[in-house]
Amino acid sequence: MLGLGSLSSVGVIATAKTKYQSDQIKLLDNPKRTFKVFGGITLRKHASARGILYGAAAREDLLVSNPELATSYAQQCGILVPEWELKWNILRPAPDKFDFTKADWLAKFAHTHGMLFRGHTLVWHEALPPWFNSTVNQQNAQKFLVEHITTVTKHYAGHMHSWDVVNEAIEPNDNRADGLKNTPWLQFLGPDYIDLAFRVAAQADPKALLVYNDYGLEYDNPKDEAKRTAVLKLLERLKSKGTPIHGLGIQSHLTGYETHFNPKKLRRFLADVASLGLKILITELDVVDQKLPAAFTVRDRIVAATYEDYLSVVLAEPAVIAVLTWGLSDRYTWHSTYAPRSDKAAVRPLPLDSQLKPKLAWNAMARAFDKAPRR
Ligand code: 9MR
Repeated sequence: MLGLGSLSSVGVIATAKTKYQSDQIKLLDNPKRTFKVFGGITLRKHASARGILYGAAAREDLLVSNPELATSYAQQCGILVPEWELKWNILRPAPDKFDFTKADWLAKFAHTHGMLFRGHTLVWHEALPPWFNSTVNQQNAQKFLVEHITTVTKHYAGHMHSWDVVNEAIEPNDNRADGLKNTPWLQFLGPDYIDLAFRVAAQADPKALLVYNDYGLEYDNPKDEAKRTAVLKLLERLKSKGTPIHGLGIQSHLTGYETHFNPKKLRRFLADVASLGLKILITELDVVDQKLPAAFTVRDRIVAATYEDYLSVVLAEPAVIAVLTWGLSDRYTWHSTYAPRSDKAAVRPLPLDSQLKPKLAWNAMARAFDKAPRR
């Protein structure tokens, strides 16, 4: 049971926490900062004027049921990536069955609106179908992997801008010398499953840019530092054995409340990746708005500053060819369930608000594109 003494110490801790949070907001927020934009009314145009691609993740069910959301995608995006529809759990209702209906709908939507299409993702340890665990084992894993990659990449061969061939395969906390995450693919096939996946994809679709995609690479803390080091080592190993890998996808799920952003370290990492002859794509950009004040003015300004500061650094590296946000409008975002606010206010992590109106984050992105060196 709590005595009065401990109640008051809870109060002291709570007050200290609130004070810390408001000091942090003062550090993050500059009320004088404006996000003026000149010209162009679509992000697609701001980006393409510099030879950069802008696009977003989309879901078939949302575009079908929200025609006005679909119109916003058609206006703003030069490239589209399915958020769900190319994952194993959607594509493979049964071990011997592929269902491309939803992904094909999105491919057609992209094509109709003159957008490029990118694929996410061929090899991941999440979003696997319910039959996976009871069906895939050490004996048949290679057959399943090769058959999956061949069937799916062939289906879109010649029409896919790029593929996230392998997603999130690094985890320094799993304490392996090679930095690999302990996934079913690693357990069944050993570390060479990554090389195998890229080779099979390259054979089935020689035109697509083949990408390794990961998160947790963006900030200046020991965890991200270890991940950057491990990812770089993986890329070096793959390049040295002639694996057909062409790019790194940096997911870029950013945090508005975070202050440990170090442009110098990030720039060094990007340059190291580029020096391997790889392109870089920002694949899943958005900004968590947890712990930021509820008021839209302050919240949107901090989120926008996070976008502009990050993109200004990243786009200064000429190897960065594309920026995709993980969604387009706050009307739908994975943050509503995965990173909700404690005050239950609706989250605001994306360039358009829930009414599809551009927010300061939109301006921030347009400004970063305008400032970027031409590719
Ligand atoms: O945003 C996606 C969410 O709606 C899905 O439930 C989840 C599982 O399919 O995947 C989310 O997208 C993830 C992406 O595929 C890989 N990087 C992290 C993304 C957010 O979790």
